[in-house]
Amino acid sequence: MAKKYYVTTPLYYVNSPLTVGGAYTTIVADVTARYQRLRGREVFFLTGSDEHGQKIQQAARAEGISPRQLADRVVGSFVELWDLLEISHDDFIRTTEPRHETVVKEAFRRLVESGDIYPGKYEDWYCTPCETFILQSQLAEGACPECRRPVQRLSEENYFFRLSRYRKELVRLFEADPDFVQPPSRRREMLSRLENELCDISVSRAAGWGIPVPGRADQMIWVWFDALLNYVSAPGCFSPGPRFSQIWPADLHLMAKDIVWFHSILWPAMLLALGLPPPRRIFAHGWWTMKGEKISKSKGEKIMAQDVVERYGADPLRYFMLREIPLGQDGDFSIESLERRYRSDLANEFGNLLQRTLAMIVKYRDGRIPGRGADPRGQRILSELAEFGNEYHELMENLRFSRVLEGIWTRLRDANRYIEESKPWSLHREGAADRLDGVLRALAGMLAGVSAMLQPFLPSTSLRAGRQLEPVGGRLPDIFSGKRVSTADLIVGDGTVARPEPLFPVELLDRVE
Ligand code: ME8
Repeated sequence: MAKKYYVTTPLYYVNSPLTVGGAYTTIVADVTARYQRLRGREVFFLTGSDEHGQKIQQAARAEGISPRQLADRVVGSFVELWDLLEISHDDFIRTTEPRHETVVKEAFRRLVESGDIYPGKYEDWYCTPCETFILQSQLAEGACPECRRPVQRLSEENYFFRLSRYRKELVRLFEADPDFVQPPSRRREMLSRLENELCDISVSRAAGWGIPVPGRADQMIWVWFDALLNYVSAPGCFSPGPRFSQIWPADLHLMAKDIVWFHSILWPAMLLALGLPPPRRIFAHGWWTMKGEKISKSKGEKIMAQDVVERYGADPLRYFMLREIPLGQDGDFSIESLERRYRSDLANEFGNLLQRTLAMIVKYRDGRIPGRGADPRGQRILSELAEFGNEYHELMENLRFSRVLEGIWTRLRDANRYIEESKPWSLHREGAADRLDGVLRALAGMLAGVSAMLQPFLPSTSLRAGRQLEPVGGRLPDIFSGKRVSTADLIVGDGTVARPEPLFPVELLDRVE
């Protein structure tokens, strides 16, 4: 059996429901998963929740409930959000599940046995919001260098992972594949961290909420060591049978840039120590900010994903986040920009184009998409879209989603101009039947092609558009077979279209909350 395409998101902390930041990574992963499935690959798309550690313990204590109660409640909000956003994950892993805990304990035990984990004494600092150990030399004006919040002094016996041993192998891994860590700016940053010796790192805490160290009930496994292992525990690492090797290694780990070190240095080192292959690609995207500040669950301005989806719908949020910034860059999130894109790109340039086209097919051709007819400009519009259909695949494989959407919208704008310039209403009046057929046929074909390309991005909109263009069966052209996309692939059958209904009602924007 062929190896599945394996894509992951970070496991989100259960201290609170998700902001648009957490939704972003999951949407990106979903687009990738949907695209790979359309290409005919089997996919394993994993997301989940990170439920251990001091941060969760403190959040639960502040509410007077147990960490477990907090986790159950917040995981409920994650699952509801994924449902609203039409996330097509294949599995959701919680770090408190036995299938995960067993793997974490086993990995810890194996590394103690091989000498890669050893007892020691940690005397430095800890940042609870980041759940990281911080050396004196790394402090930024006495605070956490990552989140700038106060740190706590620790002096405790715990276990260390021999990270120092893996520096050379990690450098080799980076050098063997320039795409191992992306984008290139993050790769350079990580490579420069590998220029210096790596320090061994603590992987347990003297107390707290977590998975106990095997044979040491007084020690808890550090939450990052625990959480990273989800990527192998979910596909069934250390279990008999072929499942694990059909899934692992991951084809793509997605996350924001603040946790790229954990994924590209610590995690591959843990895997090397365990004798497991490293992931194939690690992509760290940028931060969504509000007024220049990172949007975070625990400080500054928050914008909760669920509120936005409930107000605007899943596809508009998906579109906005993927279109607004190239993957890898930071971007400012504002409701004004989202509404602007809703109105101009979605409602106007796409939704209206479909409506107008369908309305003309209904009015001039009794609802039947013409089976023949010629119009040179219409042919050109179709062949340009087919040409883009080939570039589309390369861009999708390289996660250049904003470029794909830009490319599609350039063609949608062209098609809108085409209606204005070819004036189908005049063609009808003048009795230029052959040209009118050609125009309508080209517009229907281009809209079907665009809807096909939008499937990974806007799953329910593309389905609805497909049903309006071809109500019986509602099939969109197959541009995913791997063959070169040609104009003929975009031409839809000569079926009867459905009554147009708006894809993106603009009244929604004027509603007063
Ligand atoms: O770090 N912009 O969990 P977390 C972009 N449990 N992405 C953002 C974002 C923003 N403003 N805010 C959050 C953890 N994210 C660990 C991970 S993995 C084994 C353990 C996204 O709940 C982004 O993907 O703090 C970031 O990496 C993740 O949420 C952090 O989620």
